[in-house]
Parts: sequence; structure tokens; C-alpha cells
Amino acid sequence: MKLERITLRQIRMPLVDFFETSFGRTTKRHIILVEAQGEGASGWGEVTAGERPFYNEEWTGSAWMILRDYAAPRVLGREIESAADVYPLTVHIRGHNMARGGLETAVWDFEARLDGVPLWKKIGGGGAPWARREIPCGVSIGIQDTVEQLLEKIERELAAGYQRIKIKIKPGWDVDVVRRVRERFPGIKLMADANSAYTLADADRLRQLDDFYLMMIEQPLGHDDIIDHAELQRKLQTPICLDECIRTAHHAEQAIRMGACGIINIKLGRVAGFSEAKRVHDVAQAAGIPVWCGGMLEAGVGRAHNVALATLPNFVLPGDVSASRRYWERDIIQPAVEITPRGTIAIRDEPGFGYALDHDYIRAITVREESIG
Ligand code: OSB
Ligand code: MG
Repeated sequence: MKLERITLRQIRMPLVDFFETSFGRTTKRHIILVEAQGEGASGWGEVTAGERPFYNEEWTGSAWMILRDYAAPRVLGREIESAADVYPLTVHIRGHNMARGGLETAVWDFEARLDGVPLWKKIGGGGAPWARREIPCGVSIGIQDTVEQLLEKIERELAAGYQRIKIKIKPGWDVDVVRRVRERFPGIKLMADANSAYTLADADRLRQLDDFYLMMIEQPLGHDDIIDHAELQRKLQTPICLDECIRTAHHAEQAIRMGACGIINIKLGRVAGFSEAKRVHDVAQAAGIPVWCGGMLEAGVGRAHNVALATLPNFVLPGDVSASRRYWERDIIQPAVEITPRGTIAIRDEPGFGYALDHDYIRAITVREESIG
């Protein structure tokens, strides 16, 4: 197969509700959509970089330049065997995994649509030994202005059926907040994500969280650190889940070998797309480490890709993939992603990522567009 044209579109979407992490508050998204075209077909991907380089080094502006000047030209007009070729073709671009992942996931969708099969099947998900028809879902709830607001939000998400609650923590919004959540909801699956807000010097404080039998604590230490996480894990009962610092399957191997984590969060963008996400999944599975699918406040295209990814067999824990309405007044796909009363998302059997694009809406919110090829 051959790609003839790659179109980048930057869309602007206000979030229904602000989302705050230890690195800042987001109220509206600027998202790049990647359309890969050729042979009369189109595949779509979404770049999961934030608006600012605070989660990792990427942001909407850097991703646009990398895609236009480096990633797209390496893939365009070349005869490729399958979407699995995109990773090696772009791997000598150092870093910029989210930009590369936006293109890589578009090509997987393109290939699935050309072949008329659902994307989850194309990547090897959903299959033997059991046929997975639904994925288990949790929610990620940002830092709030008051603990009362947080408790109210948790109440609402539990009533909607979500299977686990993740709250964001940072110094000053941690032990006391988790204690109050636990007092109010003693039986729920609960976890905390620090987005690298601590250092090893905070080990005693983090150890206090052991009292609240959290499922895991996510990325407490440096965004690029594995070694200190291994030392911290030896001091904690609560399993550490790594997010930011696992950018390749090799990192996953190293983290597991060092005992730096008991669980891994896999995000498509962070690992440059499906090919490496599958390799991280396989490394973790072989080591008996469960994984779950993380989120980056995605619009519908990225959300649908996440649903496909989470059908792989070692995605045994509820992920941060949740209903469109938690983020958007109107999503860019139809139908919107919804959850069942069991707190799951049903997988769909249409070709590609399984949802239709709302082209009218995408056009209306596009603030920048450029075609390469
Ligand atoms: O660390 O998982 C994270 C959002 C933006 C940046 C980083 C993270 C998150 C989330 C939100 O936790 C997950 C979601 O609801 O999409
Ligand atoms: Mg995280």
C-alpha cells in the first residue's frame, strides 16, 4: 500500500469541565488530526500532545512541525507492506513520539479500512482465548478547588457505573485528600496519579498513602526516571504504575527488571503508536505485569483508537478511557463513545476504528490545515 497525501488539521475544542494535574489546568484543547490518504481510502489518527510541553516535551506546535517536516515525508509515496512499517521509518526522529504516533495510528486505521476489518482485529485484539466484546473503564478526576467538589464528582462517576476512580495528587493535595475519599468510599477501586510531582525525598509522605490500600500510585517521581522509582517501590506496599517514563518497550523491560513498577499504563502517543504499544504490552504480559490504557483528554479519533488498543489480552485493569460526554459537548465522531451501566465500552465491528467522522463539525472547529504530498 502507498500513501499519496497526508493532511494535518488543528482543531480547537473547549472541555466541558477544566482538567487539573500537578503540572497545570487545561480548559480547552488544541488537537492535531492526521488524515492519511491513498488508494481511494482515508485513515485518521490523533496527536495526543498537550497544548504546552508540561506532560512531556511535546506540544501541539512542535508536533505539527515534526509531522510536516520529518514524519510525513518519510512515509509518503513509499510502498509499505503494512502500518507496522511506519515505526521503523520514523524511529530515527529522536523523541516526538506523540507526533509520530498521530501518523502511525492513522496508517493503522487506513490499512484496516482498506482491508475492510475492524482496527481491533487488525492489531490482534479481542481474540482467543476469549472474545472480548467490551473493555472495562475507569475515570481520571483532576485536582478540584475543594475536597467537597471532588467527593461530588466521584459520587457522580460511580453512579454512572465506572469501575475505578483515579484522582490526581500533588504536594498539598495528597494524603488528607485521599484519606477523605477513602472515608467516604471505603470499598471502591481507587488510585492516585502524581504526574511526577515528587522526589525520593518525599518517600515518607508517599508511604503514608499505604494506609488507604490504593490499587496503585501512578508516576510519583521524575518524568524520565526509572531508577528512583525502583528505590521508592522497595519502600512502598502500594504498587507503582509507570506512565510518563515508559516510552519504549525497552524502557518497560528495564523498569520491570529493576522492580520499578508493578503495573504499566500504556498510552498510544507516548510510545509512538500501536506497534510499540503492542511490544510494551507483550513485554509486560511475559513478566506478569498487568497494563491498562491511559488517556490524554482525547477527542473521538484518539478515544476510538484507545478502545481498539484496550482489546489486547493483558489490558486487564480498567483504563482511563471513558465516555465522550465527560469531555465534550459534541464529539468529532458519531456516535459519541458511551459507557454501559456496567462501566464498559462496547467494541464495534465497523471497519477501521469503528466510528464515523463528523466532517461538518471538524470543518467548523479547524483553525489550521495543511496537506503534504
Ligand atoms: O497522566 O494520565 C495522565 C491527562 C492529561 C495528561 C496526563 C494524564 C491525563 C489524565 C486524563 O489522567 C485521562 C483522561 O481522562 O483522558
Ligand atoms: Mg498519568
